[in-house]
Amino acid sequence: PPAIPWWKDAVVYQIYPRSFQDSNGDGIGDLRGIIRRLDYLKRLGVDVLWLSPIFASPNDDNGYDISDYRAIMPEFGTMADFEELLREAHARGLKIMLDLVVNHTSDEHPWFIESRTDPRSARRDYYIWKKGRDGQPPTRWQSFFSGPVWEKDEKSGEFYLHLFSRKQPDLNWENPAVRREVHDLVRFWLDKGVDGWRMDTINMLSKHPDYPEGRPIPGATLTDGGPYFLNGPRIHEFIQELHREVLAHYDVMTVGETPGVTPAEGALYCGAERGELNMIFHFEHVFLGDDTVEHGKWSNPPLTLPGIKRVLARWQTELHGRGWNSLYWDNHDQPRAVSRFGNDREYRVESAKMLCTVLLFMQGTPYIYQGQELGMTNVSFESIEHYKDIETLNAYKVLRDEHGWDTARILAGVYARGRDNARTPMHWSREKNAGFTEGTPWLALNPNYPDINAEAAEADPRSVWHHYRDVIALRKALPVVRDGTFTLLDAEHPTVFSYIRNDGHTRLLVVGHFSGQPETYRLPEEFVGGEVLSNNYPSLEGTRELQLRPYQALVLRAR
Ligand code: TEU
Ligand code: CA
Repeated sequence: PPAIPWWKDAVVYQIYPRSFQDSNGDGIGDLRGIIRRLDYLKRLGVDVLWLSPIFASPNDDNGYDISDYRAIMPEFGTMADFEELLREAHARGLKIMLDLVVNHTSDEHPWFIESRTDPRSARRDYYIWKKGRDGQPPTRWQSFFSGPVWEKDEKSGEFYLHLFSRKQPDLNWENPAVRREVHDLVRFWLDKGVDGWRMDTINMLSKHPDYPEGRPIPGATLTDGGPYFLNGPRIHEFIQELHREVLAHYDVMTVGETPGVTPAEGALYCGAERGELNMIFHFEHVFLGDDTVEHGKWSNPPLTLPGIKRVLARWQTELHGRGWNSLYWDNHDQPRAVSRFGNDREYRVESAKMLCTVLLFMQGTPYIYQGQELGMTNVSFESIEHYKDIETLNAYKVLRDEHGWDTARILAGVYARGRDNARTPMHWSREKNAGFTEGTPWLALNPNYPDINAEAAEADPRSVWHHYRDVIALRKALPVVRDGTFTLLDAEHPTVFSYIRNDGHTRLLVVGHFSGQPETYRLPEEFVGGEVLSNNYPSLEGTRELQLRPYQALVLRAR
């Protein structure tokens, strides 16, 4: 049988460098700070470190607006620091995955400066410029960061496209010169020994050539252009070309960030024979219901467990044998999972552990976001002035000025779903600023760091941290987790998420209880008298029904 690729057995840890560890007292995390924490990550048992963008950037979108793809962001350090980080990681058997942001650049990238300055320049067509009609932009599409996606350039009277902030102009992937530039920069870092790429908004590269008007958005005057920039007509051609020209020549792990894909479309990006990517991130579970309410996530529609189970089960079954899943609850764009899907008050530790167990025994490569292993929670800063994320700040202005939301209503949405929830500095200890910095942190810390921090967690065998370490080790010891089928049980049960993994030799039952109330759960026959693998339940001797404690999770092996 073909060798099993290493990334199917890997566990990835996502670092948001700005908030991970500061080493020079400027209040901003940096590469030398990451070097200091490599042993901590090794002890946790992860294999790959995904670094959110470390390239030169004006930080309009904290590094997702790149002004030089071959230079390290000065606040993060130097190229020598990066090469030392790579060496030190490899010396510990850790791999490094970088974040490729090539749907757009910063407007301060020399390419865009030339493109905007001179309409006749060779670089004009590196970006997407349109005349519009009667002074109006070509479409009324809405940006992900509020407002229109077309920015008028007075000098030429033309508009340029930016799906995100106006300082993030979209690259024109129809232009072969742009595609060659990307091939070259991807090769540059792979030749340095980088082991993987997370590919930002990778399914947005191909836009519909006619730029049709988008579809209506409830409660908004702008439209949703998604059908015309997501999974566009040439997207697979572009990614297959990148694979053929560059990726196929390296032992490299790739994961595509692909919002708005169905499992069937997802298989086209990550099917083994597709010659594209190894796996993708979908967003169906974390954006569930947002498209049914006005102002999307800021209205924070309630989630139901059956809704989440249906989505995750569908991705498990439809990609089995057709592609490969990534498994996540948290990242730098999402609120903290223990606050959103668990209970970050009286059952913070139990529910954080339960979310770990339920996630890590599914099929796919798990992604753990910095602080998730501690059960770090959302934050509620008392005023909008404490927030930094451009998505939040732009939405605040639009919701207040165009939709009359009062501050309390906006802050409720920011507390529940704002991206800064995940970007408050990492909690290392109970010292000042949680040991993150000797200086003034670029973003205020969550005040609960004296109780929730890595030092305390490592010292407490019953901590979330030890649970992650144990579960990572357990999943690696059970080939059925990588290879087995997934069968969801009790799809409509309102508080229990239970599923079976089966590879013909081993059958596992995973049970997660999403409630603060105790619950009796009937065991499927084959698990009566089975073995408890998750060391947190008395033996099953003769038990036919589990007595689940609040937010308890179990892994059982059939007899
Ligand atoms: O996010 C792409 C994306 O789909 C965004 O809509 C994101 O999911 C949303 O902001 C969450 O509310 C990627 C990066 O992960 C994000 O940090 C960047 O801001 C964005 O691309 C632009 O590069
Ligand atoms: Ca620093």
